[in-house]
Amino acid sequence: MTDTTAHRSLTLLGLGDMGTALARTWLAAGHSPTVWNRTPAKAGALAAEGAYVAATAADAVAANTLVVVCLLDDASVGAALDGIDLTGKDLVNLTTGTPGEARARAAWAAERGARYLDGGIMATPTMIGVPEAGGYVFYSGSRALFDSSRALLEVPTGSRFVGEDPGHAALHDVALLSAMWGMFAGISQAYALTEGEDIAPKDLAPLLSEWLGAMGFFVGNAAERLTSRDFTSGVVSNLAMQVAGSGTMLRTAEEQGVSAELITPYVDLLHRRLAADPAAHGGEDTTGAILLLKR
Ligand code: FVH
Repeated sequence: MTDTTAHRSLTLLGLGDMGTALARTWLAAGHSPTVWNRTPAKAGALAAEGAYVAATAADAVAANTLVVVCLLDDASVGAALDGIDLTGKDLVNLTTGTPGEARARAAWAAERGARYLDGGIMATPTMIGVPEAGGYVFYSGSRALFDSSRALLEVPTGSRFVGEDPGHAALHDVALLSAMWGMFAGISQAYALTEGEDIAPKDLAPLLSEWLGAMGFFVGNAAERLTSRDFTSGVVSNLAMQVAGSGTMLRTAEEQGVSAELITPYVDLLHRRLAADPAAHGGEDTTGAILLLKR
C-alpha cells in the first residue's frame, strides 16, 4: 500500500527485527502505521499486511504527528532524521542508547520544535504483542507526550514511565541489562566448572534456578542498605568470610581447568573493600563494595 494521505495514526522509522514486530502489533490492532526503512525491501511484507510505506524518511515523518523511531543506534537516528522538519512532531525514540545520548537527542529534538520521549525496550521481538511474556518499555522525557500517546504506545507491550529526565529510560534499561549480564556470567561459570564431569547440564539447571531465586533477596536487601548506609546490621554472611571463601572459588576453577576471568573482578572488588579498613568493613555484607564502583 502506498501512502498518499497526509495523516495517519503514527509513523514508524526502522523495520529491523524489533521495528517489524512493533508494526505488526499496530496493524493487528487495526491501526494504519506509516512505515519507512532504509532498505525498502524490508517493508514489503508489512505493506501486504496494510501498512503505508513511505518512500523517504521525510515523507514518513510528514505523515503523522507521532513519530516512533526504532533504529540500530543513536548515530542511525541522527542519520535517518538528518535535515527533516520536526516542527510540531512528537518524537518517541525506542532506539537503545546511553543516558547521555538520550539527553542530547532530547535537546536536539527540542531545538527542532519537537516533543521528545525516550524508550528503553525490555523485551525481545518475540515478546512484542504477547502480554503474558512480561515485556515492557521504560519511558522518560515529556510526561505530556507520554500521556497523550500512551494508548498507542501500549499496543505492542507494557510501559513504565520513569521520569522527565530523558536519560532515565536508558539508565533503567542499562541497569537491568547490566544485572542480567552479571547473572549470565555467573551461570556461565557454573556450567564451565561442571562441564566434562558426570554432572549433566540439565541436572544442574534446576539447582541453579532454585539457588538464584533464593539469592534474589539481595536485590531488596542491597537497596535498603544503600539507602540507610547501614552495611552491618543483621549481616549473616560477612565480608571477611566472603573474601576468605573467594579463594575456594578461585582454586576450584584452577582445579577444574576453568578460567576465573568472569568472577575475579568481583572478587577483587570485595578484597579492596575489606583491605581499605578490615576492622570497619569485615562485618559488613557485600553491599558496601558497590561504593567502590562509583568513580
Ligand atoms: N532485537 C532485540 O532483541 C533487542 C531487544 C531490546 C531492544 N533492542 C534495540 O532495538 C533497536 C532495534 O533493534 P532491531 O532488533 O530492530 O535491530 P536490527 O534488526 O539490526 O535493525 C536495525 C534497524 O536500524 C536501521 N539502520 C541501521 N543503521 C541505519 C542508518 N544509518 N540509517 C537508517 N537506518 C539504519 C536498519 O535499517 P536497514 O539495515 O534494514 O536498512 C534496521 O531498520 C536497537 O537499538 C536495539 O538495541 C533490540
